[in-house]
Amino acid sequence: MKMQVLAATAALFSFAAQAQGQVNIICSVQAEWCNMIATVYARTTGTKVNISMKGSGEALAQLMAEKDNPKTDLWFGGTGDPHLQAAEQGLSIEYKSPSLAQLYPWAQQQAQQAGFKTVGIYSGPLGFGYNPELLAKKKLPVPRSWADLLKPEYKGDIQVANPGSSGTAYTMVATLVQLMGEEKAFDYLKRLHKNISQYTRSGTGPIKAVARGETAVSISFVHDGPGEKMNGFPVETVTPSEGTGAEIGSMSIIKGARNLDAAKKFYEWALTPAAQEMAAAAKQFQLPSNKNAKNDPRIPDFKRIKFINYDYAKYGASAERRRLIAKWEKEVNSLPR
Ligand code: S7P
Repeated sequence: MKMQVLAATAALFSFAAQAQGQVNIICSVQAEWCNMIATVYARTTGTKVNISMKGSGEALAQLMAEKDNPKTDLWFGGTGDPHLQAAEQGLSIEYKSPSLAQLYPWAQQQAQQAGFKTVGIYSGPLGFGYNPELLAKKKLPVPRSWADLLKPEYKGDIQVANPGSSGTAYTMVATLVQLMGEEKAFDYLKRLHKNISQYTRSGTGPIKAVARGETAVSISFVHDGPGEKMNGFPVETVTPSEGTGAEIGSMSIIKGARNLDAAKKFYEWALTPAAQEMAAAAKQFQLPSNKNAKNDPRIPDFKRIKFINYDYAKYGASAERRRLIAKWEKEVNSLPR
């Protein structure tokens, strides 16, 4: 009898999935958030959600590779620069959501400058993560500025991602170029290189390494700190005193999407306050783009952070992004440490 009930329930679920179709999503936020949106959306709509998790840089590389035969319907999250590059390269389609007016100006601006081929879904500041226990053990002070990171006492104790594969690390390069001017920024990056123990593939790797005591300091989005702390790890964050940049985490519908209607429905859902509030429930603390979403108190207080006036259009342009990454590879990453 029990088996029959299970079979009937399974049949019902598979009917719902067939009836409501499916949507193939590349998800560039952390696994907890990706899994939560997939589960909740599937349960509430009956749509099958196929999630593939990839950092922003890797997601863009995959979308470029599958351009002529897209397997992805929608790209959820990840830093905004590669979404702008995808828009410019014709990898995403124009879509104007009726909910646009509910979004903060920075999220609407992200959409406008891409011809509505992407939209901002969250924002978060770049800064440093640090392990206070490890710093105390090593008798190292908390780094509070970009300048501090160059001090010889941090040699081998700093991790950041590789800008070639990571949107987070590209945000760092673009931030420094805007803050210091290109020549000084590359001079800075060469000196910083001497203190870096490892360039990771993904932008979220370094703060996890900080949390687990594998490195003392990371260059990371500061909203990735509170989740690690909630999981019981000793990790704090700080933003550099000279000023910093912020990402506009974005979402795009892919050109040639096989499940276009399902992608549009998911897109609309993802812009609702209820869907955006799910980030905090999944221990992710980016600032939601919908003005009506409730803000968790652990979300970084933007008013207390010194921001540069980040030029998203310039630094999201394909040619500029490719140029800066190639320059970093040639002039910085090739140097001995
Ligand atoms: O969810 C955390 C987060 O920091 O990860 C996203 C991004 O995919 C990081 O990708 P990279 O590996 O390419 O750096 C950010 O958009 C997001 O805030």
